[in-house]
Amino acid sequence: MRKKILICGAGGFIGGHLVSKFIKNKDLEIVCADIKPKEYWFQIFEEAENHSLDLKDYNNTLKVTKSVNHIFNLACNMGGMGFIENNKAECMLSVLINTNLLRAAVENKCDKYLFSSSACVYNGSKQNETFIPGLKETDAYPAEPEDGYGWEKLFSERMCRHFTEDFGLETRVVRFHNIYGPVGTFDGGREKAPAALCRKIIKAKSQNSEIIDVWGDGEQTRSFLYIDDCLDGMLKVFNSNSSEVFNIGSEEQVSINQMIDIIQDIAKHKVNKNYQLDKPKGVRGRSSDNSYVTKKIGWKAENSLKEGLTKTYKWISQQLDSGTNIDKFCKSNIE
Ligand code: NAD
Ligand code: GDC
Repeated sequence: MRKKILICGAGGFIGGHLVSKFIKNKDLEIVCADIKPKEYWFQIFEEAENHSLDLKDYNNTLKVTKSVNHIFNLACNMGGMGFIENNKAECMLSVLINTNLLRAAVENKCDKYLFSSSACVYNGSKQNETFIPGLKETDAYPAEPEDGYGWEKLFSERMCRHFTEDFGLETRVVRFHNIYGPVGTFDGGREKAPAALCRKIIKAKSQNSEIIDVWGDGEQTRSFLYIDDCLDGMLKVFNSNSSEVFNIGSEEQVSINQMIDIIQDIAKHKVNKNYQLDKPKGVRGRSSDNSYVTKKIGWKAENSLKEGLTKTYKWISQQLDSGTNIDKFCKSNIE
């Protein structure tokens, strides 16, 4: 019998790439769900069963989980710092998606469930310096996560653990660290730094301008993980025997200024930075420590930031050049 897989948030960035990978496997039956109208899904495949519905609603979660074996929950109302800092209640409401999907998974006797958590669960006091040691999975406690979005993720991680302990549902939890790549949002308010800065440099180049706006002083650090590595890590964790929580991130920690240097080299266009100190900045320094996931699961990131940004820059350039059908990557269409 073919395995039936449900991908929640299939109209988004990571969900869309996961469907694209799974759809080639004819042994799988793919069910997709996302709140956005279908014309706004980043990727859509007619071979899949596609549902446009709100997964905060329990009846909808019961409907899409029927006779499903595996669930990937990548649905969340989220974005980069510009979105999560200004929409804390909206971010926390995504707790309803995870809660109702877990309940429906038990009710419909699904056998495995993955939750996509975030590096935003990590204790803020461990991220006050620019270059910090990578965050280990244990650094999420004592709890002092990012307000709003981070609390929702930490709570939902915990709920997965207790659904495993109390109801026997096999759960997997991955903490993604700033994932980037082609076929994701790059404008409109939800975009993260890699896509935003590629877009700004592309536009500066095309307008013969040498100035771009940068949020903060550019010295804040992050590590960014390319989408192919993200899918590889997520699937390795999913196929493992462990219900523990794992980092899926990069250990290549860079400042925002250093990332801009890389993008300038790709663009072959030098820019000056207009630092906007009043814009959302988030934590001062963040990176992933992958020693535990490498030891337990055997996963590590393969793509360098330069390689990943080269592909991302090229894709965003093509979208801006063609100008057709780019609204879905630049506007928020979540009801
Ligand atoms: P995304 O915004 O591109 O995709 C999320 C999708 O969920 C969207 O298409 C959205 O329409 C859908 N959604 C939102 N509310 C919904 C609802 N009520 N019902 C049904 N669908 C709903 O984001 P992404 O980058 O693909 O992220 C996927 C998951 O990974 C999310 O859980 C996110 O929090 C997590 N994550 C992502 C990153 C990253 O850097 N991309 C980092 C950490 C964690
Ligand atoms: O938005 P983000 O990529 O999210 O921002 C990284 C840093 O880049 C921030 O300090 C931000 O101020 C700076 N920055 C500079 N210019 C710009 O034009 C810009 N746009 C953006 N967006 N940022 C700019 C993210 C969360 C996610 C997710 C991941 C997990 O936080 O927003 O929802 O969960 O973390 O790693 P970031 O890395 O702070």
